[in-house]
Amino acid sequence: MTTQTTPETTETVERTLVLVKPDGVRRGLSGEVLRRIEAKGYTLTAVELVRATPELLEKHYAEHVGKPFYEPLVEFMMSGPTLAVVAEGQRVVEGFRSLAGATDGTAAAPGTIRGDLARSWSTKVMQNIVHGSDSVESAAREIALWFPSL
Ligand code: DAT
Ligand code: MG
Repeated sequence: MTTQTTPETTETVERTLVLVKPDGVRRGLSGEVLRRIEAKGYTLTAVELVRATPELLEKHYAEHVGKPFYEPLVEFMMSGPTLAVVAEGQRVVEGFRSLAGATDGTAAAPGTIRGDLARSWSTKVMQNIVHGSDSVESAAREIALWFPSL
């Protein structure tokens, strides 16, 4: 007997890149983030503790280079290790963004990762526990950056 609880077909399964940022790792919230991803029914495909370099961050955050918060963002992202995660499942890109909540932790809805766990206490850059890819195309690009072997 098969006991498949998630009726996912291979055509619709997506992957997304999740990062538990240095604030999340520092505060011991890596497990909490992974728990929420798994509780939602997504599968963990890869998990690795990474020390981000300026080169990696410049590619990862290419859309933000030159913005006022870019330098503080890079400094923050290099302030400690990041847990890089590839999660998989039907509509996981959209689904994880929903789990993460709005960018500003103070405004993010309670029940979301950012709404429950993050506050925007720095005026220079928002420190909001997690990153999640914003489209299937971004996910493919970002996964290639953080997991070149995948
Ligand atoms: P998200 O992480 O929700 O996709 P984003 O891609 O617009 O948000 O920005 C990347 C990160 O940069 C974000 O998680 C926090 C920081 N950030 C974004 N906009 C900011 C702003 N106006 N002031 C300070 N930090 C900001
Ligand atoms: Mg983004």
